[in-house]
Amino acid sequence: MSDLEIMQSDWLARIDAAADLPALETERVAALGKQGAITQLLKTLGGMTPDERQAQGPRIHALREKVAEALSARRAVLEAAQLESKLATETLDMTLPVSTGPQGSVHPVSQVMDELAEIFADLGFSVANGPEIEDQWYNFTALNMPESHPARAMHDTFYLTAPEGEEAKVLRTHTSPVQVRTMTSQKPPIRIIAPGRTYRSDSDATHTPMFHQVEGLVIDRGIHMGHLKWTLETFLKAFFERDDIVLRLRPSYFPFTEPSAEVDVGYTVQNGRRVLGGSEGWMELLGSGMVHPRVIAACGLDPDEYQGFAFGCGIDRLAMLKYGMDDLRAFFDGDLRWLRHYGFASLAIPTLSGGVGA
Ligand code: 2NL
Repeated sequence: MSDLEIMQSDWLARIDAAADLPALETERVAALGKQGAITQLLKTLGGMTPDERQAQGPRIHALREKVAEALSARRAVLEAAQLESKLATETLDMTLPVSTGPQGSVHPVSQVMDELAEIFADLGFSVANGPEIEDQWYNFTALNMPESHPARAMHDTFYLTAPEGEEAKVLRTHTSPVQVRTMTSQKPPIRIIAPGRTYRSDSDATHTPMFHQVEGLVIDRGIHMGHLKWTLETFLKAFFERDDIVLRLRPSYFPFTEPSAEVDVGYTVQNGRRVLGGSEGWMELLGSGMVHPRVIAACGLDPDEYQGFAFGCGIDRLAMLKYGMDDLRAFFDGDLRWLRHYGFASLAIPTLSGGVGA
């Protein structure tokens, strides 16, 4: 075998032995790179006599050609192998079971909101929503709480920074502005509940700066407090799934209702726990009253023609009472163990039947 033939079989063996693409690249540089052995060999042609060049030239070029062919053939093989192994490791086994990791569930507040919507739907109410960032007019002024009114200070309001020359907006302190928006945009008869987030700068064991409230509003001709009491009684019996719910209305004061009444619900003590129903004791649950004529007028309706009742209560409190939870702060911790402890199973479907249907 000539030197060139030995060199060729040597290079072809090395190329065949390259185990991966980086190793093959090393061989390519060693053979055909600027300083590569075959490149150097080609350079020797310049120093040969014309006869030598005529004899050696084609042989060296043929060697270079063979080595280049071997390199690209090996490259194709290695690239295909690399793709194969990538496809193999990225395979998804569609027959594997789905993850059984932690799973969430419906939050008691959402559950109660759904129950409220269902119970009141049966009574002819629809659900109204509105913005959480509110104009002071909707949150206060229209509700018979002018700027000078002490109740404005009592609400521990969060005020937002306003652009120069504009009135500051507020985080709504109750859901009443939703009802004001409904009254200013719809004609009576109006029957709505407005559930949602509300905000007050207040934080301790029984208060969180964000809490959930539901308010109800009925506006029509000839509405009186009898309608209010029947509606609340029917709602509470359905919600707590008991027929022996007893209400007690106590005179109270809210700027937006006249007269106003606080609503207590009777309870009995069973195994040391207070259970709603009966009348061994009373707990305060709702605020209510006949919509103040000034509120009706502020919303563009004639108070001599239209009357209404309204009520409000905390949804978090309703949930605590119904599901026996005693720490308000746990509501906003997002702890799945807490949900499971109180029987909120993962993927529980909020039945709307809690009250009415049962
Ligand atoms: C409470 C008391 C109440 C209302 C809310 C209301 C709304 C309009 C007009 C008149 Cl638009 N009243 N809402 C009335 C009485 C009481 O809530 O203790 N909430 C937690």
